[in-house]
Amino acid sequence: MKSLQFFSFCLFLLGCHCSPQEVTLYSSTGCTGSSVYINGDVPDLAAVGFNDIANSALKNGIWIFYENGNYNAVGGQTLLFWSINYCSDFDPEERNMVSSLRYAGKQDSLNGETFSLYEGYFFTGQEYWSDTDNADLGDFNDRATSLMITGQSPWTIYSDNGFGGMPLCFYPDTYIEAGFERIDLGYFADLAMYGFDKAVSSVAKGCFGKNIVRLSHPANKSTSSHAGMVMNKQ
Ligand SMILES: [Ca+2]
Ligand SMILES: [Ca+2]
Repeated sequence: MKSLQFFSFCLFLLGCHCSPQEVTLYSSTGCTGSSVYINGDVPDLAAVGFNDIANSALKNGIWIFYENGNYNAVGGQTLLFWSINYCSDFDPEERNMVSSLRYAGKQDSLNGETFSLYEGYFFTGQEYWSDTDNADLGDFNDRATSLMITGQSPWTIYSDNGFGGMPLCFYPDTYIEAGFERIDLGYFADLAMYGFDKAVSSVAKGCFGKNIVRLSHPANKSTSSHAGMVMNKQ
């Protein structure tokens, strides 16, 4: 029975080409030294014995690194990278700095269609995540100040719940490709730029209304399988 289950699992993997979001942090440059493997959100790297230790990282997916714990809830430098199985060193001033990190999108897929709203600018603080229409954001109503979308679908945010009020559509206009893998994303670090500071009340998958944001952000670090942005200290 067990071998049958294993066989089914392999078929599942072959069928979906799923590549999970994961990162291994290393204490030295060039992905050497001691390391810790991470495939989820970590609000406090001290909990895994790696606070202010990372000098390089082998990354797969969209990962956000924070200078301070709890995703820079109290401010600090934020690093956003999207990578396909790529090792890179943190810049010298970013070494021995990372205290928390998390991914954006779906854990088990590099290009799942999702949105994430963040309480703070630059994707900091609490996160509200979904892969479907949300007519009501519950206790996240009117709290978001930044937005990340992953996968190839556009998403529309609304100022009122029930998809009411002012709609604003965002496209994912940034991507990388390597082999069979691809990552699409759109990242909007300050919703106040679009008149949506602490105003988002519902979110729909797709592009609705006349107001559309299409941005192809220039990455300040880029290869065919890796790119990223350094966000300024708040
Ligand atoms: Ca730190
Ligand atoms: Ca609102």
